[in-house]
Amino acid sequence: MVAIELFRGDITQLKVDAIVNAANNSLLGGGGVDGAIHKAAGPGLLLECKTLGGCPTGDAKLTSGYNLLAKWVIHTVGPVWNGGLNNEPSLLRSCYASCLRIADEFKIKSIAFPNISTGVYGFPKQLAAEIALDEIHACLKNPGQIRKVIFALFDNENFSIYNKLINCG
Ligand code: AR6
Repeated sequence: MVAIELFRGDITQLKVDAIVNAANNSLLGGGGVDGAIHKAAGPGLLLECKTLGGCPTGDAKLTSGYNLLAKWVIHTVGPVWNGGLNNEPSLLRSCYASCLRIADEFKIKSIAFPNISTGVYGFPKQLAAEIALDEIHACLKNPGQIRKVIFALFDNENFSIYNKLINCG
């Protein structure tokens, strides 16, 4: 049985096996949750990211967590919202699936996700939440090692959307 939980606040404060970073294709840092994760992890994270050669949209790559409470960071690159007819939904879906695939490979038992693409990248929050929950439920039909999935909800709008989707069906 896999627990799905909501956490309201900063993902860098979570003590889980892995937190997910909503990064960009360079994997060399940025603003939003990416900036917060690099700041909390310390400079070792950027040094490791520089060795990875970037990451395609929809894919994910793993690093250590350095000074974070989390042992690992899984960096994924969400799509930039560009009207919705440019494969944005399936690329977002692929972010969640790629992260869970890596989690399984590294025997990660607990993982926390931010609301990928819903900040600077402009993905509509309601649709992004529906896709995230649907894909996580689909992947967890074969859960492997995962025991807990946490959604870290930083802004009020995402918190209220997830709360409704999870608690009201
Ligand atoms: N903990 C959890 N969630 C957070 C935090 C935090 N500390 N800070 C922000 N969020 P964004 P994107 C939420 O813009 O849209 C970066 O510059 C925020 O409220 O961080 O995927 C990258 O380098 C929002 O709901 O990521 C890329 O260039 C969600 O995290 C670009 O932004 C995602 O917002 C990626 O854009």
